[in-house]
Amino acid sequence: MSMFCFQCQETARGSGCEYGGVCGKTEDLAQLMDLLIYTMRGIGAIVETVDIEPSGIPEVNREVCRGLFMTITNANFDEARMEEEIRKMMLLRDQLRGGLKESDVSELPDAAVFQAESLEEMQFKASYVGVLSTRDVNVRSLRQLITYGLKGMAAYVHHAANLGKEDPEIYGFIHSALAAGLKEEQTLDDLVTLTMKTGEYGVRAMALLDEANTSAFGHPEITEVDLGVRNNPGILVSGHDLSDLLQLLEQTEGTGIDVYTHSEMLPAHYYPAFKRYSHFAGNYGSAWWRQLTDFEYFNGPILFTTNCIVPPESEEVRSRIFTTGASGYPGCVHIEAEEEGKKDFSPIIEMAKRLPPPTELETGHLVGGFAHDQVFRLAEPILEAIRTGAVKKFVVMAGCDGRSKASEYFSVNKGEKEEYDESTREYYTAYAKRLPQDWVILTAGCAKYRYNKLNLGSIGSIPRVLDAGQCNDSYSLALIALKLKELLGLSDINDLPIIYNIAWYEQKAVIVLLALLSLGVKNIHLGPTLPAFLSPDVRKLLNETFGLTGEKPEEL
Ligand code: SF4
Ligand code: SF3
Repeated sequence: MSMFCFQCQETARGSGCEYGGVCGKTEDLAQLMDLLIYTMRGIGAIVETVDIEPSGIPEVNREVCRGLFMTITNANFDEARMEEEIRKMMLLRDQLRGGLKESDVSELPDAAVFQAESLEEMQFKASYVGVLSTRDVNVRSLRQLITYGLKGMAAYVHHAANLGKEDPEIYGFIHSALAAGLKEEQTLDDLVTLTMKTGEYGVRAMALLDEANTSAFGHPEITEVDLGVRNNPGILVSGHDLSDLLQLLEQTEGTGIDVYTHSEMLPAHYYPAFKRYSHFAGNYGSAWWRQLTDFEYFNGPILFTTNCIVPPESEEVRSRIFTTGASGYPGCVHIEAEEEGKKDFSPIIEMAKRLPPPTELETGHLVGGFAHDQVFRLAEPILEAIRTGAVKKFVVMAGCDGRSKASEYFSVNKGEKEEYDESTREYYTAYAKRLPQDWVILTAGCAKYRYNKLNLGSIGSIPRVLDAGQCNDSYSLALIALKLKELLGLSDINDLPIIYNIAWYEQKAVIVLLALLSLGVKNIHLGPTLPAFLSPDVRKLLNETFGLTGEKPEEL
């Protein structure tokens, strides 16, 4: 075994990928990712040991967030870029260490000083610093829980920084929490405290991104998003980075090319700033894991701004994929930012001009835009519906979608009830269909694709699926819960008529989970299966302290 990774929900056998990843990650790439994390821990150790003020090292802060983001599931499959990133990180680390006194340097851990020139040396080093280098299963479990939370946090901080919003204290926390992963003497109590602190900083990071998005693009508002296609050539944009989308819309204006969103980019349509582009045509396709089919029929170029990339099976599709930011795929053109974050998307635009328009997959529309500001403006009818009993319950079904099981909509009727396997994603479709008519789903993230085309109707003027946006907009759901608590005069967020049935797949969902726990939300159902990286003892601890469970909510 030359790799070990168990960071996502689809890890092999529910325990860990050891001989290549289920996601398509190679053993070499997994090793390079381990070394990149280790190098960033070394940077954290330097920052901590000599008490460097994070506001004084902006380049290091941003590069560490980008590095963490590159290791998120399905973000970057490019070994050459990972190697390049390690070299860049080592250089930044060595520059940081450069001005230190001999006595300080001698106190630094290996991660802050090791050298590896060649790829072989990197791989050799990586084989000693991966997940399994922490022997104690509970320490390993909490350490990884924190690390995965940091990856999600870094993703959100990275997006906010692209829009000019940064918070040195969040960077400071990321450095110190990374450094903590090198400390041998940490007790389980220390790690539990750090886990909770990670959740608190997760809330701050999501608030920062919310502020960045809403100050740049306005507040999301109720919007009908077209699912059909037009007759012009198109560019499909996937991932989560709204600043990339804005630049592409600016550069395609007046070219006769339409721009469509895919998967987690759908919520861009809810923002006023994007609506002014008449060539921003609609949403094409479905959740990330269906992209190979969606891309085949799209016909034009595809831009990945972040995860989730599925390794393309055909050369033809691969030749139409472009990446930017933290994302990457070998053989695909990567568009790097120039001065002040400006990107030149002309290679994508030129390709689009030569290719046919997208083939229609479906018609109709989706309704979304129920982020905090819009929902607060609907507070009266919502409160009235709760008071009269028209709305009995809200169920938060935010999070990630995933491949298991691949048949999206199923229907096996046995007697009166639909049968489904609770350990697969089919469960979420079945659950949404079975909800009583007076229940409303609150959602964010690509988990919504399991039920957002089921036409679940509305209760008066309130749709039964309220989509707040991307996974990072789960922050909106927390704000909505806190507002409801205030308006209903409750003292505990857990007294609200809300249950949490959250789907997870990758590490952004981990920071959302930790953020919810830090806000005091209890009894979250997490699925379709609990993370493999939670050891039995850590599961027990999370269950006893927060009521977190892998069990599904009671039969309806
Ligand atoms: Fe396996 Fe998930 Fe890691 Fe990929 S990200 S190697 S599927 S655990
Ligand atoms: Fe989805 Fe990848 Fe997580 Fe942003 S696009 S929620 S899985």
